[in-house]
Amino acid sequence: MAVFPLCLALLSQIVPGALSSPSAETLASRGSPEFFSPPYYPAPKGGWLSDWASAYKKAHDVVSKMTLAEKVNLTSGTGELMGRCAGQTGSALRLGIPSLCLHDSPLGIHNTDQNTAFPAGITVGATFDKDLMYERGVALGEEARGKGINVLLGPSVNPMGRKPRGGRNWESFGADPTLQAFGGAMTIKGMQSTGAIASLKHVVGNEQEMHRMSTVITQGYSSNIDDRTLHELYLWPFAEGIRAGVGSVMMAYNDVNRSTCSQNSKLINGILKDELGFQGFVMTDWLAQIGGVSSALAGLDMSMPGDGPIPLLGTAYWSWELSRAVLNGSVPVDRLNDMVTRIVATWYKMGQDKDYPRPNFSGTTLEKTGLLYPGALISPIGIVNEFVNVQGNHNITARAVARDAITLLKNEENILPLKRNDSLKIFGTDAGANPAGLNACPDNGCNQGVLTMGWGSGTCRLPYLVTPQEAIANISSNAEFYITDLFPIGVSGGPEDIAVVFINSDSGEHMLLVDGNPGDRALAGLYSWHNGDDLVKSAAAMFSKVVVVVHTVGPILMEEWIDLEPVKAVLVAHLPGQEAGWSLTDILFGDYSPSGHLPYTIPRRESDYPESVHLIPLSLGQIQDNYDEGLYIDYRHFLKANITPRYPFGHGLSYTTFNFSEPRLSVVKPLDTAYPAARPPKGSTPTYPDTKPAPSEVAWPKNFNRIWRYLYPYLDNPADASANSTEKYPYPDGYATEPKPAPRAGGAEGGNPALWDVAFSVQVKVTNTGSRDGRAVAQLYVELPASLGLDTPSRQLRQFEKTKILSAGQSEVLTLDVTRKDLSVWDVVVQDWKTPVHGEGIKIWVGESVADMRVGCTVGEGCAVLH
Ligand SMILES: *[C@@H]1O[C@H](CO)[C@@H](O)[C@H](O)[C@H]1NC(C)=O
Ligand SMILES: *[C@@H]1O[C@H](CO)[C@@H](O)[C@H](O)[C@H]1NC(C)=O
Ligand SMILES: *[C@@H]1O[C@H](CO)[C@@H](O)[C@H](O)[C@H]1NC(C)=O
Ligand SMILES: *[C@@H]1O[C@H](CO)[C@@H](O)[C@H](O)[C@H]1NC(C)=O
Ligand SMILES: *[C@@H]1O[C@H](CO)[C@@H](O)[C@H](O)[C@H]1NC(C)=O
Ligand SMILES: *[C@@H]1O[C@H](CO)[C@@H](O)[C@H](O)[C@H]1NC(C)=O
Ligand SMILES: *[C@@H]1O[C@H](CO)[C@@H](O)[C@H](O)[C@H]1NC(C)=O
Ligand SMILES: *[C@@H]1O[C@H](CO)[C@@H](O)[C@H](O)[C@H]1NC(C)=O
Ligand SMILES: CC(=O)N[C@H]1CO[C@H](CO)[C@@H](O)[C@@H]1O
Repeated sequence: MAVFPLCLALLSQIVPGALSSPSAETLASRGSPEFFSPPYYPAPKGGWLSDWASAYKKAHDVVSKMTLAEKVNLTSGTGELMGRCAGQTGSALRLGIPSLCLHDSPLGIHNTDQNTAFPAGITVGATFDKDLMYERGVALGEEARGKGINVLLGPSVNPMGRKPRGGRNWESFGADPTLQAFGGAMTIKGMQSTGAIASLKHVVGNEQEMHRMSTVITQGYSSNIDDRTLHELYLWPFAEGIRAGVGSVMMAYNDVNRSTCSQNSKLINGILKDELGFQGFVMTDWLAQIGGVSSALAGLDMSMPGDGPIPLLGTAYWSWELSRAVLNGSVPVDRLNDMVTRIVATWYKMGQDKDYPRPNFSGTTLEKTGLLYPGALISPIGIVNEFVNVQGNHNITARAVARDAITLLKNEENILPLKRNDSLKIFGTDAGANPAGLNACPDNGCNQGVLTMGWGSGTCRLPYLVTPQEAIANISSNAEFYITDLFPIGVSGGPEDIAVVFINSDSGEHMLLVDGNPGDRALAGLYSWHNGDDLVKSAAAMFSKVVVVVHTVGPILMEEWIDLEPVKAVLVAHLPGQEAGWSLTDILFGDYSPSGHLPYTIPRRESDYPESVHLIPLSLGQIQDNYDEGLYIDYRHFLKANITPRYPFGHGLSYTTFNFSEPRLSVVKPLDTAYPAARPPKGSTPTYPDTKPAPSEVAWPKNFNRIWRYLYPYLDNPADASANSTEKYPYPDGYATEPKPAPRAGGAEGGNPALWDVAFSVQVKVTNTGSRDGRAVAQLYVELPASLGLDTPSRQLRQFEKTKILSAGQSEVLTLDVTRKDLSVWDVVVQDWKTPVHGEGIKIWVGESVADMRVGCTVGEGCAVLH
C-alpha cells in the first residue's frame, strides 16, 4: 500500500545511489521480447467447490436481491482516506452487509494503539515452527477482529527474497517457497479461525520496491518470469495459501510479462481462479488499478482504495464507472455478479454475518474524535477511536516467536550463554531506545534504537518496547552500556570482559526515504547501518571476547569482522517486534537454547549472487526485470554455482547438540504414474438472470447527503449510459465469453487434490546429546533425478519439523511427510506436475541446514545416517 504515488514516482527519480548501475550490455541483454502474458478469458466463476457451497448459497440468496448500486458498492473502494481503515468498500445495508474495512499489516494492526507489535514475517520464518506460525496467526486474527477489521492485509509471501536488497523481503517468511508456503498457510489458518479474512499478497514478482508502480508519469517494471519458475518458486506459496482457504488475494503493483498484475488475465483468471481454484476475491494493492473494464474482465473483484489514477481527486475506475460499464454492456452482468458473489460468499464463509464488530479505531489519528472522511474536502467530525484493547496475552506469543527465531551462527569456546555475573560492556544504538521516542517515526520510517521491524505499510505502532538494554539491565548484575555507534574513547576490556555489540540493517516500502534508502537497500547495500562494521572491529581491537547481535531485514555481509579472533559469537535476532529485549535475554543468558535457523543464505560477497537479482535502475522505456536465474535464487544458486556462502540457508546452532538416528523412509501412496490422477470435475456455480439492470438502480437516491470526493456507485444520468449499449467495447485480444475447459492441474483449492497425496514419509529420531535443553529442526530437502530431463536444483526444502524442548538425553521421533507435488516439476508442455514414476532416483535428505545433511534416503533403497 502507498498513499501518494506521484510523490513516490518523483522520489524515485531523485534518490541518489538508488541505482546499482549494471553495465549497458547487461541492460541490453535484459530487453527480451519473448515474454508475453497470454490472454485468458472469461473470468472463471466462484462457488464450484463443496467446501464453499453453503457460503455461496447464502451469498446467492442476497446477491439475487441486490440492485446494481449495491453490487457495485461491495466491489469498489470508497476512496483514499474515506473512512477509518486503509480502505473500505461501499455497503449494502438494506441486506445487512456493511461497508468492509480493509487494513494493514502482516505483523500487527497498523497505525493504532493497544495492539501487539508482533515479530515480522522473516522472524516467523526463522522459527521453522509451524505451531508458532499458527499461534501468531490466531493472535493477529483476534486483534483484527477486535478492532473491527474485516480483511487484514497479510500474510505476505511475495517478495520471495529473490533480490537480497529488496525492501520488503522481511515482511515475508524467507527465500524459499516451502518456508513461505508454511509461513503463509499456517498464518492464514490461524487468522481465519477467528473470522478475520486474510489477504495473501502480492501476486507476483514484486521483488524490488523502486519503480514497482505504474502512475500517470511512470510505468512500473515488468517481472518477466517463465512458466516453470513461476510454478515451482513464486506461485508455490500462493497455491498453499489458497489450499489453506485464504479468503482474498492481493495483486502486486508491477507487471508480469508486460501485463499489469491488477489486470493480468493469465494470472487472475487463468492461474488463480482456474488452475488454483481460488474461491475468494481478488483485490488490488493500493492504487495499483490502471483500468476499469479491463481489470473487471481480467478477473479483479475489488478495487482498493477505489481511486482513479491520482488519489483524492474524486475519480475512480470502478464505482459509478463500473455501474456505467455494466449498463453499457462492456462488463457483462454475470461478471459483476461473480465479483460480488465472491466477496459476499467469503464474508459468510468466515462467519462475519454473525456479530462481527464494526471498526472501532482510526488508521489516521490516535485522537478520540476526528474527521470521519479525512480525504473529503469538508468532512463531518465524530468519534473515530473507541480505544479497544486487543492485546490479550499475545505478548506471550510475540515473545515466543521472537525467542525461537533467534539464530546462533557461531559460538566459539561456548562463550554463550552469558552468566548473570559476567562483566559485560554493551555497545551500539541498536541495544537502546529511539531517542526521539517510541513510535516517533511514522510507519517506522527511521532506524533509531533497536530495529524491531522495517518501514512502510507493513508495520504497526509499538504499544511498548522492551529494549535489549532494559532486558539486559534487568538480568545482569554487571553490565555497562555505551548506547553509541561510535566506539567510545577510553573504553577497553580486561581479560574477563565480554563486549556485546549490537548492529542492524534496515529496509522498507518505497514510500519513505530512510538514510538515503528508498525502500530497497539501494544505498546501504548489504552492510550493517551506522558503521556497524567499524563498531564491531573497534570492539574486537579492545576486547578479547566479542558477541555480535544483529537485527536485520535480511542477509548482511560480515566479512570485515567475522573471522577476527575476538569475535566469538554471532546471534541474528531478525526483527523481533515489541518483545525485542526479553526474547533476546531469554537466549543470551541461557534460559532457552537458540533454535532459530537462517531463512536465507548469508553470502561472503554480494557478487556471489546471480547478476540478474541485482536492483534494476530506471531505464528508457519500461524496466524489464528478466528472471534469468530461473529457479536458482538464494541457496539453489549457491549450490549450483558451487559457491560456499558464509552461512548456509537453514543454519542455526544451539547450546546443545543433536543426534539424528534410526531414519526410516516409508511409502505411503506409491507414485504409480508420472502425472497425478485426473482432477475432479468442476461443480456448478450460482446462476442469476442475465438481464441487464435498470438504469434507475444507480440513480442518486433522493435527499442523499453526498460527501464530496467520496466514491459512489451512482450516475447523474444513468439512462444515457444504457443508451450507448450498441457501441462495442474494444475487447482485448483473446477475449471470450465461453468458459475454457477446466485446466488439468486444477480441481480444488490450490490445484488438483491428488498433488497433496503423501507419497513418502520419513521418520527420524532426534536425540539431545548435549547437556542443556534445546529444540532441533529437521529440514527435509529433495533431490530429483536427472532422468526427469530437466535441470533442477540439487536440494529443495520441501518439509520441516521442530522438536519440542528436549532435555539432555531426551529423544523425539519426527515424521516428515512428502507429497506428490513436493517431488514434481512443472511440465510446461502438458501444463501439469510430473514426478519420476515410483519415485525412481529420488533422494531425500534431512539435515540441520542445506549444507549439513544428517540423513540421506534413496527411494527404493532406504536411508543412512551420514554423521
Ligand atoms: C510469461 O511468459 C512466458 C513466456 O512467454 C509464458 O510461458 C508464461 O506463461 C507467461 N506467464 C504469465 C503469467 O504471463
Ligand atoms: C453504497 O455505499 C455507501 C457507503 O457505504 C452508502 O452510503 C450507500 O447507501 C450505499 N448504497 C446502497 C444502494 O446501499
Ligand atoms: C462503458 O463504460 C465504461 C466506463 O465508463 C467505459 O470505459 C467504456 O468504454 C464504455 N463502453 C462503451 C462501449 O462505451
Ligand atoms: C504480558 O503482558 C502482561 C500484562 O499485560 C504481563 O503481566 C505479562 O508478564 C506479559 N508476559 C510476557 C511473557 O511478557
Ligand atoms: C560469577 O560467579 C561465579 C560463582 O557463581 C564465580 O565463580 C565467578 O568468578 C563470578 N564471575 C565474575 C566475573 O564475577
Ligand atoms: C527480570 O529479571 C528477574 C531477575 O532475574 C527475572 O526473574 C524476571 O523474569 C526478569 N523479567 C522478565 C520480564 O524477564
Ligand atoms: C547417534 O546416532 C548414531 C547413528 O544412529 C548412533 O550410532 C550413535 O550411537 C548415536 N549417538 C548418540 C550419542 O546417541
Ligand atoms: C452516450 O450517448 C450520449 C447521447 O446518446 C452521448 O451524449 C454520451 O457522450 C454517450 N456516452 C458515452 C460514454 O459514450
Ligand atoms: C463502533 C463500534 O462498533 N465499536 C465496537 C468496537 O469493538 C468493541 C469490541 O469488539 C465493541 O464493543 C464496540 O461496540
